[in-house]
Amino acid sequence: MTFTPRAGIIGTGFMGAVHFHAVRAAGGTISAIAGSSRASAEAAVTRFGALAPADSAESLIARDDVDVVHICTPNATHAGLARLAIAAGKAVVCEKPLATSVEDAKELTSLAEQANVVTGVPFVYRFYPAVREARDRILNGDAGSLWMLHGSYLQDWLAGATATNWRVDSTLGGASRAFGDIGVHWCDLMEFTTGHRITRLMANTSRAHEKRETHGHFSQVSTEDGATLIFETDNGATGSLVVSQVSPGRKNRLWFSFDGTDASFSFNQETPDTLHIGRVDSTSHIAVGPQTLSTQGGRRYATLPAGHPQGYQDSFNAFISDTYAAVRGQAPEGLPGFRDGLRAAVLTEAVVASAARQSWVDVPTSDGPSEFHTSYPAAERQMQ
Ligand code: SOE
Repeated sequence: MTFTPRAGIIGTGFMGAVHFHAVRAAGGTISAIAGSSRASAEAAVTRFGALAPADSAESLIARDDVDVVHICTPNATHAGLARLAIAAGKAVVCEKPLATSVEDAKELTSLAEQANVVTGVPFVYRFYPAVREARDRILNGDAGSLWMLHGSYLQDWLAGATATNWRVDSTLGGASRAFGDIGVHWCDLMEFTTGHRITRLMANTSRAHEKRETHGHFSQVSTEDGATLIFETDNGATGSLVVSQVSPGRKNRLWFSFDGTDASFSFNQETPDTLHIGRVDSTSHIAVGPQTLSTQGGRRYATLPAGHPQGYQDSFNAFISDTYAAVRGQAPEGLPGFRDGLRAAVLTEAVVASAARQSWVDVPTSDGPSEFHTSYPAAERQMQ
């Protein structure tokens, strides 16, 4: 009889619902749900069909019928809850960002590795079949020498000055909002798909709205609505990224083009059932399906015939299914865990540091120090 991990979900908002559906799709059961109150947990049990409401996150983590703790709460609470779950010997799926500082992300990564617990951080765009196909082909050399890695991640859910969310408040969401929330997805996807690692970057952050309305009055905002980056990688490529949560009409438009000397590979998360491959003498738009993809990675995640688009929840389901396979002792390729959450924290801190200093910043490896040094001495920078 195959062991089926039992989930406990902390958080009853949008992401809590996404995790719930993904656990069910993976054949898992949800033993308990915890919310901001007992009442919200009870409402979630009714809404989702979980087995029981928990009185608190802490009591959920302690339950004997919970093998995997899913943390779907505001960012500033992630580290404390993850520490408790690791100490209880539970597998942990923690919403990104893993933590709001490199120090906390480093500590959680080493605690989880010492405790030998399975971890997951939902960089779920890795699980689109088109992305896995592009990755396998790129790593097979089909692009030639990758030299230009560029793209954007645009949303509009915070376009209005009256739109707000706990992420806007740096004490709840962390110092960086747009990059820390969605820019990290793009960077994770770029490094995962190409095998390149960002070694230094220059970032600028900005706001469309200096003030946003919260509780009936407008107040100054400290987190960014958007970020623009240029970067260099360890394999000699250069790149650029535009991140915005105030781009009207763009709902969840993560887009990349990874350009090599022989071919470019392009993907748009809003039309994820097509992979674009460009060559000088031809351009192909592959309709994603097990019959049309040619690589092991692509076919593994293409579960529906071409013309039956798989979407965001399907990718999330695949991420949870692979995480639960890891809990059962398997080792699925490309599963994003706490070390990838640490990488995201390092990149986020580099973006914040670079924007503050208006200078290039070296990006250390995932275990890198929390203090960054600029690449140019101050005098040289003034000539820029
Ligand atoms: C909001 O920006 C959000 O839900 C992110 O937090 C998710 O990580 C992203 O996948 C979709 O947009």
